[in-house]
Amino acid sequence: MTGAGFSATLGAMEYPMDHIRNFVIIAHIDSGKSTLADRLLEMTGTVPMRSMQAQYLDRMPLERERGITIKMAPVRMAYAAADGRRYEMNLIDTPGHSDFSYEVSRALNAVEGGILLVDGTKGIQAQTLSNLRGAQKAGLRLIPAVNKIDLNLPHIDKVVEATADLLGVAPEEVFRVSAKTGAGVKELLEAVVKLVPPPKLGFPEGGNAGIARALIFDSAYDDHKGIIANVRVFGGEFAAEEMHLVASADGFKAKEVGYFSPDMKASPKLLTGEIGYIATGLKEPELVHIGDTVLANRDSTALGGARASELALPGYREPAPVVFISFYPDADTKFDDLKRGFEKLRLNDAALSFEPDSNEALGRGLKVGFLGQLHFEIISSRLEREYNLHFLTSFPSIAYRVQDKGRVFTIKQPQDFPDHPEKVWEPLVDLEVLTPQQYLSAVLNMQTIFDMEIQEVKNIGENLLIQAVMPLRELIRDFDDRMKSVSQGYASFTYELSGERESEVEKLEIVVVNEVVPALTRIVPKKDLEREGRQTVERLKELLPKEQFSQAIQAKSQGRIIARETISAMKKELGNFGKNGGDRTRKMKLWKKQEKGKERLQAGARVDISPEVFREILKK
Ligand SMILES: Nc1nc2c(ncn2[C@@H]2O[C@H](COP(=O)(O)OP(=O)(O)O)[C@@H](O)[C@H]2O)c(=O)[nH]1
Ligand SMILES: [Mg+2]
Repeated sequence: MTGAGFSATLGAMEYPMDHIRNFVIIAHIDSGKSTLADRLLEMTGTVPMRSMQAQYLDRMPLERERGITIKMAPVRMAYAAADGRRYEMNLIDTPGHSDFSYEVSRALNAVEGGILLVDGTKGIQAQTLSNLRGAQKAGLRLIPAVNKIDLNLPHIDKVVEATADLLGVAPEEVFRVSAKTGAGVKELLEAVVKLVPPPKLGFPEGGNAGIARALIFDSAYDDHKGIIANVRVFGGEFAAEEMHLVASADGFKAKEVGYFSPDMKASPKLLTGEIGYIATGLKEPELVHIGDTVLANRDSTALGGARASELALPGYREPAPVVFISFYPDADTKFDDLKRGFEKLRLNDAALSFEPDSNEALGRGLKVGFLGQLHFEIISSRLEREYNLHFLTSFPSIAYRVQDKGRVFTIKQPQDFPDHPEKVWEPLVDLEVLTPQQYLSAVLNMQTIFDMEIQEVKNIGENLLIQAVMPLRELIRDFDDRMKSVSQGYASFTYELSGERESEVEKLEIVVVNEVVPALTRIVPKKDLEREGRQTVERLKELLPKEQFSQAIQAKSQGRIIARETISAMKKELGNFGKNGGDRTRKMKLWKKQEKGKERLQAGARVDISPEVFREILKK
């Protein structure tokens, strides 16, 4: 990115950012990233000891409850290094679960270096590999460290060796630390100062270093300050002034600029190379795009509007959602509130996408794209807790490409799936599983259940790396849970969407009293049709209330009934008329009335499936 012309300019002037270090901590989930960040916050006096609590940067209640990091967390620390100078250390703690890799990728493009942490008890794990690849692609200077040495692990040397091999460095270059006790952490921070280069300028060749430009890598909503754009400044400086957003071609007067400490702390300026925030004062979520470039108006005006777009920093490739789930308001929640909840969450979660959807039984809703099962769970919990919303959710679905009557198109809703498609293609994922030797056979046993096609198995240190191709539809079943349970949590995986293949799937419809219930329509592999169809009708039989007439519940595919159950009619108690010379005529009348009612009901045959029944049936 730094062209020859620009380097020359840089050489000529005093390097202004020598004392800044921007870095991330990356690792597989539970390796101790947030705990390591705690020690750094302490060591640099950023958070006073009395306010310290474990995984301080996991500030969302949900993060604390689940013990995982969901959001990347930037924090600025001042550090008096061994060389006698003071450094501004901008750290971004990152999540480790593969569903949140978009968070990680954005953090990687805001920094120059990273600590790659390996859990000493587990060795190299799946996210270690994918984070490493991402960091290398972003050109980061990586500092490897093996964590949890306080546990006196017998295999620690092996883990250090494997880590060194992976990065192509000598074992002595791998730090041994305990994020818990703080052992080795000071040395690690010194290494960040020494090895991570000062900020790069993201200017195209011939660019002007003085022009204020910042990349929005994250955002949040503040009731008073409006949308907060988390930025990395790639040139010039920003104060609370008039600014311009390149992609949305809109302007605003910033209410405040500042940095994270880790709370927002206002400062007079954000300087070249720094990480901080701009409080935009804007209230409209659609104006502030993650990946957009902010310019200071004084510069863009001087340049003329025509050049604003030329100053755009490389943004981010939006991640493709892999699983779609529809949300419908329930209880006292209104559709508009549900939608607003999603809009607010989206500000804080750039991977979230949604569009309107509706359903006969459940009304207006939203079809939401997620990066995985955990992403879905987290968003659901956040809507419930942070916005007090209640909703029902549909079965998860994925996109299929189909050929029907010679036309090829993509369907995202099972209901839109044709009855007799000529061809269907389904998305595949490239899967990487890392497992210790002793769980290899258990993991391999999952092959047939989940349609995994194993390509290669190789050693990575003490662990084995299994590379496989698997249909995406299998991944969104209980793959994650199953993998954890067969390996007692030791096997880990990561995946990437990787093309498609022709597949044998069909549309499974559930028919209640001659009517298809669209919300229960699913796309299912041929081999699972019978089982899934049977399970659903049996479940419905248990759940649906008994009516005055017999009801047929059927599972149907390609016009064929594959499972059927009948709810037998409930006989209404008519009282005891006969025994003591009761009025027979009255009894007959009642019988007649009841028969009529049945006829009428059967003719109009509509069964209202209550939200409660839906909730039960949609549960896994
Ligand atoms: N024994 C030991 N446990 C650690 C160490 N670092 C982290 N942990 C524990 O590992 C778990 C995961 O830590 P966390 O910082 O949340 O990991 P993250 O997911 O990478 O952020 C927590 O239970 C920590 O207490 C360490 O150095 N030694
Ligand atoms: Mg964490």
